[in-house]
Amino acid sequence: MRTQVGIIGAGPAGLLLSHLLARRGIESVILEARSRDHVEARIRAGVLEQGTVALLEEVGAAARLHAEGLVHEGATFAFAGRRHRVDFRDLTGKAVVVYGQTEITKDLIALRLAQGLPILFEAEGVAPGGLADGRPHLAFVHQGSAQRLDCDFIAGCDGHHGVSRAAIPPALLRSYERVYPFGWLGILADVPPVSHELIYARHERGFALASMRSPTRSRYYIQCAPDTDPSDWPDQRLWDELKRRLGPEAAACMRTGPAIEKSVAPLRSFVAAPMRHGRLFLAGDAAHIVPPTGAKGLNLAASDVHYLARALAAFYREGREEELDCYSERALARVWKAERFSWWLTGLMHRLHPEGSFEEQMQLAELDYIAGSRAAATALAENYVGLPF
Ligand code: RFL
Ligand code: PHB
Repeated sequence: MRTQVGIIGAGPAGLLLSHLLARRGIESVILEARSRDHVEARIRAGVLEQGTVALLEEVGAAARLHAEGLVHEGATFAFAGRRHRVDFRDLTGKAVVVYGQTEITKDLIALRLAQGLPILFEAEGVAPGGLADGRPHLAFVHQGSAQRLDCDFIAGCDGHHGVSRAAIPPALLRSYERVYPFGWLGILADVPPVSHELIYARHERGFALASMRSPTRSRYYIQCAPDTDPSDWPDQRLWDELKRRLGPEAAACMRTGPAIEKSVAPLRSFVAAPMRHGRLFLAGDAAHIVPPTGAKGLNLAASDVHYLARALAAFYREGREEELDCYSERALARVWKAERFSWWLTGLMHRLHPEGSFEEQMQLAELDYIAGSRAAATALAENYVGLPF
């Protein structure tokens, strides 16, 4: 097989890239390790920046998002028995859209298959090669037979545990990492959300988040020890803990019900640089991870592939390599700011230090500052809704 861009991974980064390239007349083939059902069922992110929505519109995959997505013009920050709403629209003129990553993935896969364009699910042992001699290819096994995809470029969109980043010689890659001493225990349930907007709560017992997927489906998280076993948290124990941390006002109107999904995710910050090795380009979680507090992971995957698609289009249209040469620098400039925001909001909202410590007072003082200062609230809001591409 031969194509122009070989894409590893059918997550949001790989799928969106394939559509952005197709719009520009560039061919690609996606190789995905897992089955379509598995990819479409993974419960992950839920908050989209306007820039991400615009990219989904550009590729013609936003019809259901506009019909079913929930526009959020603000979010509430709860701390020390207080609640403060940050009004994104008023402070920045922008809003975010709550629409599950699972739904985006389904929409992007359905559109690609409807266009008759290739996604090879259950591609085993995908191995990038030819990177040193400038003749990139991907070796893999599909439906029992060994295959080889020759391409001009490889896009590594295979997430944090993929093979792309590992194909770059370690001496040429620098990585930066922060592992947090806690995780998030998440629950998904078919009950109406406790509030029409998200609530981020800082509490002595630990962080809690009230989110949603639709007017009838709620998503909640609590800060937990990283080695927490979800089976130690029967539904009732988790609902009780959420009520404590989100406060009496939320507890009074919180609807509870059986969990559809319950899982623990570790929190980590990670960046690998550069995001390029010869004709291999990394995008999304393959290159960087953010803790979910800022809701940035999926949005960064989208901005990366926006830059990459533009750079590949400049190459194919005009034979210009300059944009490919600055892809890593351009993408990382935005990545680092989202890393900073996610790290900062994580530190502000989680229980990290003993009760009564100096650091706890610093968290509370900063939250009080955000509640009282338009400048401080604007700094939070403009990062949350997404910095410009
Ligand atoms: P993805 O979504 O991980 O997709 C990568 C795809 O590559 C496939 N793959 C391979 N394919 C072929 N050969 C190989 N060797 C392969 N290795 C892997 C995988 O099967 C997969 O289909 O990365 P992408 O596209 O960069 O998208 C990034 C986002 O998914 C990610 O940033 C967010 O979901 C992060 N994230 C969250 N972000 C939020 O903003 N809010 C959240 O609540 C939130 N929850 C989460 C998350 C990420 C999680 N991960 C990665 C474990 C919860 C979890 C559990
Ligand atoms: C979610 O709904 O899954 C979600 C929302 C906001 C976050 C993280 C996760 O910051």
